[in-house]
Amino acid sequence: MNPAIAMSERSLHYLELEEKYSAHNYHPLPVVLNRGEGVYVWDVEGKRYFDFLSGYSAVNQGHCHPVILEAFIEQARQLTLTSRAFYSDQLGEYTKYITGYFGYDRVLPMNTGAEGVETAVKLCRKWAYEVKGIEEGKAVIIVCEGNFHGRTTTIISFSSDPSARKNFGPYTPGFKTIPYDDPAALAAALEDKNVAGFLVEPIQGEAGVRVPKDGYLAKAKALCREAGVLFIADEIQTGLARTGRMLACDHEQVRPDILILGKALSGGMIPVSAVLADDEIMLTIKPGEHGSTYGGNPLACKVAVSALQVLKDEKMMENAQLRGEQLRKGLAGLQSKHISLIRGKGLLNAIVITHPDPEAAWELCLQLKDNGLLAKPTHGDKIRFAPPLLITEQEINAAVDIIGKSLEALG
Ligand code: IF1
Repeated sequence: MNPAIAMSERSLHYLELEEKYSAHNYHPLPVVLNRGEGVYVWDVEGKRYFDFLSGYSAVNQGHCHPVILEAFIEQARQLTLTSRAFYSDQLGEYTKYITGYFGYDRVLPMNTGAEGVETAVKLCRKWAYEVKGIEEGKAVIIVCEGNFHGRTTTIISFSSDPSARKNFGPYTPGFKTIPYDDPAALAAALEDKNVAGFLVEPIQGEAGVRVPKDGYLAKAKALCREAGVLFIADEIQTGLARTGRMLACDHEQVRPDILILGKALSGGMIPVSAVLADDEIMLTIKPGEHGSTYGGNPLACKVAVSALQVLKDEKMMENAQLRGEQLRKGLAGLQSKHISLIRGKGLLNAIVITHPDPEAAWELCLQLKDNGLLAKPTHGDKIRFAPPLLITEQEINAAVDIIGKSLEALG
């Protein structure tokens, strides 16, 4: 079935433009959006949808949040970019605010998530040679099977997803892959004295919202501490209230040595990422050794402060926790024969679809779209449900009804 057939001419026009002129590095759901507000987005025909993807957790605060938008507009009128050749009146305020917010000595501001991860890798290596005393060029960073940390050549070098890697080599050395959620494998890998860091997602996003067993993060952190190895948390997707805590690591009272944030740090306005660490690590990077033209720009700084403040002011952690429980309960209550697994924490959730048709998850997403809810399948059989964190009790009920109705249509 060609879903485009069901589209209006207006939608088809935009879809065809992308098909013709954009690189084909994505396979989007056939819906063309032009407006967003809170938990809703609208297509060019004016049809409204629940957004259950939230820009892959970049819009935790909801689309076009009025407070963040105000900060954005105000700063955009004033000053947007200085480069780091000069000081600005925003960067200092932002660095004070975010380090206080998360309890670290210092922050290094970047833009995309992948740049944040690259920064953490470079920091970890520099610390390994200049503080830990590993022989230059020998540092190893342990990573997990099924990871997703971004798309740069170094990051895809340690991906276990063939489609992320194939024909993009040669690959960056210095990474060792171990199974996720396996403390024994970590303990064994840590016996290598050249290990400098352990890079981990507290919940694996791309792997279909893989939640590790309770205690895994605390155990992993303790093993790293004993071995004198940096525990590096990629909280780009799991952080900023998404899982019902400010950080997913907070569920186990784990404080990462290096913390990477991105996505919702700007509430979906512009790319803003950040790497946080204490002096011993952060001060190994000296002037001229790392940076980015846009990193720490005044617009990003102003927007990030606002995006972080909104999370606290509107109690989004608490809401994510409560509405997440309600959502998983609601999905279980549907008792659909097509759902074989419901998993997640807070409002980072996924279902696994079982159906004789291997395209069933994609078909279900098309049904969901027709019924007014947007979600995207991953790895063929999993669908992520991650709405903005200000979703209400009534809205969760309405969404569960839509999901139930769409599952029935699967037959
Ligand atoms: C795409 C997934 C989500 C991330 C973690 C770093 C990055 C990401 C834990 C890089 C980015 C994205 C990017 C998006 C799809 C997506 C994704 F399905 F691939 F896994 F969110 F679930 N660390 N995640 O999740 O951040 O450089 O993109 O800002 O289209 O590739 P980025």
